[in-house]
Amino acid sequence: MALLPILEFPDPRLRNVAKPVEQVDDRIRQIVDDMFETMYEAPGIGLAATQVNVHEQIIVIDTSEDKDEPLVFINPKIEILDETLFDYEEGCLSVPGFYEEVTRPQHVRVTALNREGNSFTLEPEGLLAVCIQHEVDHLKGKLFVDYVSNIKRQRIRKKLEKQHRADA
Ligand code: QAP
Ligand code: CO
Repeated sequence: MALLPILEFPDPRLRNVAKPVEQVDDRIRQIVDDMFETMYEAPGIGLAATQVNVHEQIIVIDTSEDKDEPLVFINPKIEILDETLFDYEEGCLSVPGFYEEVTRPQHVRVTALNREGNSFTLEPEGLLAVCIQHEVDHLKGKLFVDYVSNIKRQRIRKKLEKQHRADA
């Protein structure tokens, strides 16, 4: 197991589009395990491989209170099940310290491969539905700050750039 460094906005590598996983093998399971360790340590409720500079379609999520319901989504596909929208104040481990309201469909169907490479389907609502959509966006190079106004996104970018200069 290993903790992986998390890329932070506006790192251009967060804009890469992830490739599908061709075979769920031990190499992929190692990435999954390292992603869980990194997410739980942060702590966070979701992490996409893009955020740890791995450009393959892998997501880990655990929205449970007791952090004992790990979910793995490899090559996820999302369908919107109902047009009802849901507002949620989202954050992101790649945009630390910033939270903004984002509006998304509240009920989706997700089909993906699990850690064993077997296909499964979930139809989540509420926070899990939001989290899956947020993480699938990462695999496409999209961030939650892309849904807020240019002025807000620019303000966040400037503050993080300043922070990164201070850290260096
Ligand atoms: C994505 O985000 C998400 O700013 C997962 O300083 C978030 O785990 C989906 C985190 C909300 C839906 C709703 C953020 C940790 C964790 C921070 C996270 C921070 C420390 C974010
Ligand atoms: Co995120």
